[in-house]
Amino acid sequence: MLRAFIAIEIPLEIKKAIAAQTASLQKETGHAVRWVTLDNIHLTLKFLGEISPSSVELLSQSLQLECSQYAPFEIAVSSLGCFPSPRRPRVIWIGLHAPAELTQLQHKIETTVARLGYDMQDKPFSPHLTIGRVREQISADESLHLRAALESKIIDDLGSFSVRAIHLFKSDLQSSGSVYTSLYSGDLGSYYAEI
Ligand code: 3AM
Repeated sequence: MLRAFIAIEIPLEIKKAIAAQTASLQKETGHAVRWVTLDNIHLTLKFLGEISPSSVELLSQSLQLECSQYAPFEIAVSSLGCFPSPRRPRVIWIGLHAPAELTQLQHKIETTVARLGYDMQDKPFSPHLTIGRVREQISADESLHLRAALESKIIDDLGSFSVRAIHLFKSDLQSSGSVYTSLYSGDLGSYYAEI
C-alpha cells in the first residue's frame, strides 16, 4: 500500500520567501513547533490515505480528466494563520488568495475520488500551506510564548505563482521525516493556456 495525496507544488522562490519571512518566528518558537522543510511545503487538495499501487493509474487518469477542464490560474501567497484558531494553534499555515477555479477544481477532485471509493472530507476546503505543526507536549510557558510570537508576526506579500499542474504524491515516512514523491502530474488544460 502507498500513502497518497493530491496537491499543488509550490515554486522554490515562493518557498524561499516563506523561509526568509518566518526565520525569526522559527528561531523564537524553538522546540514548540515542528517546522515543515522547504521540500515538503505544498498545497494539499485531497488526502487519500492508503491506496493500493494498482489504483495509481485510475487515479491518474481521473486527475488528468478533471485538470484538462480547467485553465491555468494564479494564486497569491500572503498572511499567517493557525488551525484551529490563533488561541489554540496546532497547525501553522500561510494563507492563499486563489480564484474560484481552485475551489471548483478541488470539489471536482473530491467528488471524483469519492466515486472511486475514497472518503469524502466533511470539512470545507480551506486552501493553505502548512508550514509548522505544534508539538503535543509543550509547557504552558512555551504555549504562551508561541501564541505571543504568532500574534506579533507580520508576514508581507509573498508573491504569486501560476498553477499549471496538479500532482498525485506518495508519502514515505523515513527516519528523517516524510518524503514526498510525485507519481503523476495532471496538466491543466493546454487548450486554454494557448488562447
Ligand atoms: O499540507 P496539509 O497539512 O494541508 O496534513 C497532511 C497534509 O496536508 C494531510 O495530508 C497532507 C499531506 O501529508 N494529512 C495527513 N494525514 C491526514 C489524515 N489522516 C491528512 N489529512 C486528513 N486526514
